[in-house]
Amino acid sequence: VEQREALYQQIVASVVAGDTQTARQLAQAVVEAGIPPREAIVHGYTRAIQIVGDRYDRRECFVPEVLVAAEAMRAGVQELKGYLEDGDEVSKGTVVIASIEGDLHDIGKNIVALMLEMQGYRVHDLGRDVPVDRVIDEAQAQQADVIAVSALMTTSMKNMARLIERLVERGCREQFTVAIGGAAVNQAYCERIGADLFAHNAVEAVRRLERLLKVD
Ligand code: B12
Repeated sequence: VEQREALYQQIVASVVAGDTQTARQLAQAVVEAGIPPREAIVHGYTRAIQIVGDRYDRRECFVPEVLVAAEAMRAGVQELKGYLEDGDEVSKGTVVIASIEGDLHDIGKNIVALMLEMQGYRVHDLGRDVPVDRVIDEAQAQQADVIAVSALMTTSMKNMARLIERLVERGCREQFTVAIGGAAVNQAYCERIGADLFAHNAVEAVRRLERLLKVD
C-alpha cells in the first residue's frame, strides 16, 4: 500500500511538472508492480491534473503549464489504457460528449470524459467544435443516455441553449439527460436553458450524474 502511494505521488509530481517521459515510464512501473491501472489513473493522473487546474484558478500557474500537464497526463493514461480489462463490468450508461460548436477548448472536456470512462460509463468523445445537430445525430446513433457538452467561452455557450432547442424541435429532448460544464457556464445558466445537470469539475460531474441517473 505504501509502495502504491509512493508511486502515485511520483505520478502526480511528473504530471504537475509536465514531464511526459517520466509520466509514461511511471505508467509502465504501475503495470510491472501489478497495480490496477484504473486506480493509478484516478489516484495519480487525474488527481494531478485536478491540482494543476486548482493552481490555475488561484493564478499560481499559466496556460503553458496547464497544457504540458495535460499532455503528460494523456501520455501516461494512454500507456495504461491498453491494460484496462474491459470485461465483466456492466456499463452504467452511454455518454456522448463534446466541446460545443464554436469551442476549441478541450482539456476540461477530456478530463470529464476520462473520469466517466474510469467510473464505468461507455463514452463516445466527439472532439471539439462539434455542430449541435451532429451531437444529437451521434447521441441517437449510440442510443446514449447522456449528452455532455463543454463551453469555455461566452460566445460558444449560446450553442448549448441551441442544443436544447434542437432536441425539442427534433422531438427527442426526453430521451437524454443533458449535462453541461466548462468555465463559461454555471448552475443558473443550466436552469435557464433547461439542461439537467451542471458541475464545476470532473469529480462533481461524476457524482451528480450518478445521483441523477439513479433517481430516474
Ligand atoms: C488553455 C486555454 C486555451 C487553450 C486551449 C487548449 C485546449 N486544447 O483546450 C488555447 C490556447 C488553444 C486557447 C484558445 C483560445 N482561448 Co482560451 N483559454 C484557456 C484557459 C487559460 C484554460 C482553460 C482550461 O483548459 N482550463 C483547465 C480545465 C481543466 O478546466 P475546465 O475547462 O474549466 O474544465 C473543468 C470544469 O469546467 C469541468 N467541465 C469542463 N467541461 C465540462 C463538461 C461537462 C458536461 C461537465 C459536467 C463539467 C465540465 O470539469 C473540468 C475538469 O475539472 C482559459 C482560462 C479559464 N479561466 O478557463 C482560457 C479562455 C477560456 N480562453 C479564452 C479565449 C478568448 C480564447 C481564444 C478565443 C483566444 C484567441 N483570441 O485566440 C481561443 C479560442 C478558440 C476557440 N474557438 O475555442 C477566454 C474566453 C473568454 C470568454 N469568457 O468568452 C478564457 C476564459 C481566457 C480569458 N480570461 O480571456 N485557450
